[in-house]
Amino acid sequence: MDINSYKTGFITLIGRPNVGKSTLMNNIIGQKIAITSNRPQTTRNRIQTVYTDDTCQMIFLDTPGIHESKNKLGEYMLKVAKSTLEEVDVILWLVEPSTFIGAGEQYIIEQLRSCKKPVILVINKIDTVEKSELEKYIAAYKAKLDFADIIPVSAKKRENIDTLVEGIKKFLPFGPPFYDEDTITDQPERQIAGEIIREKALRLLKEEVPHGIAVTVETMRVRGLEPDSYEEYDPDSIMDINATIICERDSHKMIIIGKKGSMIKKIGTQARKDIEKMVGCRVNLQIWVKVRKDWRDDMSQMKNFGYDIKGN
Ligand SMILES: Nc1nc2c(ncn2[C@@H]2O[C@H](COP(=O)(O)OP(=O)(O)OP(=O)(O)O)[C@@H](O)[C@H]2O)c(=O)[nH]1
Ligand SMILES: [Mg+2]
Repeated sequence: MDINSYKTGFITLIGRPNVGKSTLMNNIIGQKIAITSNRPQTTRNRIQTVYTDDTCQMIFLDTPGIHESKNKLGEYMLKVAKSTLEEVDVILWLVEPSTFIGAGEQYIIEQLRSCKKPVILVINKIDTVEKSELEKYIAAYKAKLDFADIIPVSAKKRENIDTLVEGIKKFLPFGPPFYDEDTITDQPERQIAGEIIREKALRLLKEEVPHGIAVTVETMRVRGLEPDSYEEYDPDSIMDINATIICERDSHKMIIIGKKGSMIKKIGTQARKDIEKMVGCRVNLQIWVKVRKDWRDDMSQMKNFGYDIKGN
């Protein structure tokens, strides 16, 4: 590592819900940290991940999709997304491959105009369109804002990701790494476990139910060790995890539990498999379901469920 030419910087990913911000971030760092789903408003908090190689360290901030907020949770998500613009070296604005620039994009353009940081336009999901159409999309966006660069990619198929990484590097300041090379994320294991459960619920449940869900993880404990112990454990160990899914109505609770518990069982099995991969041992996962009426409009409840109202 040549310390004189080493580059380190912060990069934020912004864009409307569902454009693939979390998928892209996971694929750049090569590990699944942020959950993803085909439903808008999957990401709720800012998630930091770190990509390190011999020449640079990139600290990515994945943010909630920018959208019109309908409740306090929505307002909070918007604030998280907007506040990061001022703190970074490079902004990645992700868009769908389309020539249609609607009110949602226009709103983001307004935010970016007043911001002095380099903005790279990332046209994602190019696997879904004809390559010959790309020039049209590029031209449509170019007319709207002065971009530092425009890079079409497919986050899902990993197309052009290396070009994007090189493109970002150009705009990073010189400087030593902030984090050691093993650091991948700022998210505590407990938080990621809760998010994995929320992802399965988002993917398995229909209609309005998933948007009113929060997940808390009360305990994660390897049998035979103290809670939150940093002692090593082997792959045959069993970790007991207790988690709660919070929803807004009794009727939602019934849907989450399902006939004879079939839905909660499905959510639990899928989540357990992913959590086992993360913690590297066997997992015994117990999930409870609780109703907290209208928690998405109640600041103190939101705080209990891990949304840091003041801090962000
Ligand atoms: N075809 C295709 N689908 C993609 C691509 N990138 C992401 N997706 C899909 O788009 C959906 C949304 O992806 P996410 O990464 O959750 O999107 P997001 O922008 O983080 O969404 P929010 O967190 O809700 O703001 C998922 O179903 C992804 O699999 C891509 O390059 N091509
Ligand atoms: Mg996301």
